[in-house]
Amino acid sequence: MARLITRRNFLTGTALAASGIVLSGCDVFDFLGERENAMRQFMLKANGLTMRAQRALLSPDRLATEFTEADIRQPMRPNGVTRPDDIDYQTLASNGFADFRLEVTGLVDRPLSLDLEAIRAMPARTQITRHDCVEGWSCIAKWTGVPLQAILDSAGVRPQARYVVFHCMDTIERSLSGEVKYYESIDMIDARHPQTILAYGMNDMALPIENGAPLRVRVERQLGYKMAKYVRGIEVVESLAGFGAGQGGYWEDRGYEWYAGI
Ligand SMILES: Nc1nc2c(c(=O)[nH]1)N[C@H]1C(S)=C(S)[C@@H](COP(=O)(O)O)O[C@H]1N2
Ligand SMILES: [Mo]
Repeated sequence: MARLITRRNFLTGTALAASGIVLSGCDVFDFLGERENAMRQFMLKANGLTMRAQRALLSPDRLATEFTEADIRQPMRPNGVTRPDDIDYQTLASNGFADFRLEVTGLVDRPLSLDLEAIRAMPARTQITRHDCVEGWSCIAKWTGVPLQAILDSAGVRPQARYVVFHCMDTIERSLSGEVKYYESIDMIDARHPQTILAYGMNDMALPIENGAPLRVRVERQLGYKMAKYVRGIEVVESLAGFGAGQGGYWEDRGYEWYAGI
């Protein structure tokens, strides 16, 4: 089938080449990566509808496709912040994260403060899944971690809870108006989904700093920006107002859709 080379595609390719970004290891997947694609624009506009349609048509427990070891063809490509320059983070990292604590707060009966040993002692789940970044690349990797559901259950989530907010350790933006740390959020359906895990392992190794050590979220039915890296806290809330600009995540506050279902 003939492929139209548009001026925009050509420019994108040129810009990518100039930026030195290597796409060869991770496959460009589909129109979701083409920011001006008409279908993508339509889908983004219809996002509210899409979310309702997805929620109505698909079971809340629908599993994202899982792959085999043979499908892991390249190292997981790091993206976004890949080495937080925050002093607190670097101090923790220099000590192998021995002093790291995951704080679980908000609408819970028992707030928790868990070290990595406690987290690794909980039941684990391993899954080989495809990560789709909104920028248009995908990577298949193997993730090991604790189901978020297990952590929520041990904290005891209160009935009015609607969302889980992930607080991250990396400052992604510095400007005159201040410093912004990455954050994200998901609803309780995704929070309790069996494939939603806090991963501490990747491709049978400890999770590398580039990919979010010591803990990062996997929410397999959504795009990559939902999968917060460098997670230090989980806050169970009724409303997303009051975090950042109130849209539920760092990128959402800058125009991305909150529900990034794929
Ligand atoms: N804390 C934090 N989490 C983050 C980001 C980030 O910059 N900081 N980038 C997001 C984006 S856009 C993507 S595609 C994935 C990249 O994960 P990876 O580095 O393991 O490929 O992390 C997401 N989570
Ligand atoms: Mo991304």
